[in-house]
Amino acid sequence: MLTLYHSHNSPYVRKVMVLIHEAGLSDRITLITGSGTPLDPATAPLAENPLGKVPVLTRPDGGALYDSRVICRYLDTLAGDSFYPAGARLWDALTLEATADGIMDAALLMVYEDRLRPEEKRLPAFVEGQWAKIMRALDTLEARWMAYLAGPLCIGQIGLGCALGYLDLRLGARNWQASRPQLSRWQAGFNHRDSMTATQPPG
Ligand SMILES: N[C@@H](CCC(=O)N[C@@H](CS)C(=O)NCC(=O)O)C(=O)O
Repeated sequence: MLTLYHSHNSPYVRKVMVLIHEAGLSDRITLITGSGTPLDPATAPLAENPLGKVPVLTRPDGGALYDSRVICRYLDTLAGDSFYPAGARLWDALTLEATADGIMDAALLMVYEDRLRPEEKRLPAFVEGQWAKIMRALDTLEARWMAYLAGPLCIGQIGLGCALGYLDLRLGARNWQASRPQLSRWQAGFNHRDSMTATQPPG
């Protein structure tokens, strides 16, 4: 049995969970709750991941795996290599996954700045710099990636669906959808997948 250290609101964990659902691997994985922050690792599995982050996957016949990119790639090998396309499309899939992860990274830094730093020490320009990264990434997706997003499901769309879900969860008031009608429509459709409804963050 594989064990996944899990946190309900983490977009990186959700990415792994969506892949697990899509790949039909749920029966092979036990979930353990564990999470922390840079200020307090709390229940994060430090022995398995010295970086103190989740997700982490432990295997009976090998070491622990992290981060979400490594875990997803590993799980894909168990599922028959379905979510990383062959040929030239692979590089697009990995770039889309990196873009989605970058959106999550920037959004998480904004959340940490708000939650972990005392108000008088916060740096609004840092927060807005992170938001600018997200805006540029979403504009690029809207302008150049819609044809790819309409294609076969791969790790790129899975990551993006989770990244956009995290924006809605934590930064919804900023309304990223306003000037991105195609991406908004894509997200609305993607959110109907069983894997997405089953992994909806409680908030
Ligand atoms: N690149 C990592 C990022 C994982 C990550 O940052 N997870 C957050 C939860 S959303 C975490 O555990 N943060 C704790 C910390 O930064 O100390 C991945 O893709 O798995």
